[in-house]
Amino acid sequence: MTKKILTLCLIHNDTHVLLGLKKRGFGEGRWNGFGGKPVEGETIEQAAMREIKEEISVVPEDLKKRGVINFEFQGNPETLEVHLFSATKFKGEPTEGEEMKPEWYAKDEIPFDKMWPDDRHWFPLFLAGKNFNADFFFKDNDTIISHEIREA
Ligand code: 6OG
Repeated sequence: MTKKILTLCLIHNDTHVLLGLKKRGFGEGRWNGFGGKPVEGETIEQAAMREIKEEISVVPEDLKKRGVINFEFQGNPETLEVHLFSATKFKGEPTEGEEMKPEWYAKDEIPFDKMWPDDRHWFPLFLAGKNFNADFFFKDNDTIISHEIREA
């Protein structure tokens, strides 16, 4: 078993969430938060800040750790450990880059059918302001075999 650390950051306000359409790579064609892999010498928080700036040119001002989501894929020895963050304040204007096209979605109109299938399970908790840790076991990119979410 190997473990790959990733960050995922969602910007939101009282009514809307900023999502990005992933234009290339893992999760291409799906709406998601912003993030990626830490580089050497960087903390996970620093990675979260850098990735969102690289992807949509904004700098979060109140980054908050919300939990960790572990993903396992059947037949794949590499586990993804995704560190989830939220922010409500940021500097800059969300701007489309090479990897992500940003767009605001009303909290009651989240496009779950065009997102990773785990999102519909944890978004409600996330949007309710809860911290949590979760495990998802996938059969393939579209199918969850089992999952567990623990409020923290
Ligand atoms: P790069 O490989 O582009 O970073 N990520 C996931 N997000 C959700 N909601 N569900 C999943 O289910 C995910 N797997 C990975 C973490 C990939 C980005 O995608 C997130 C990173 O923000 C399997 O560097």
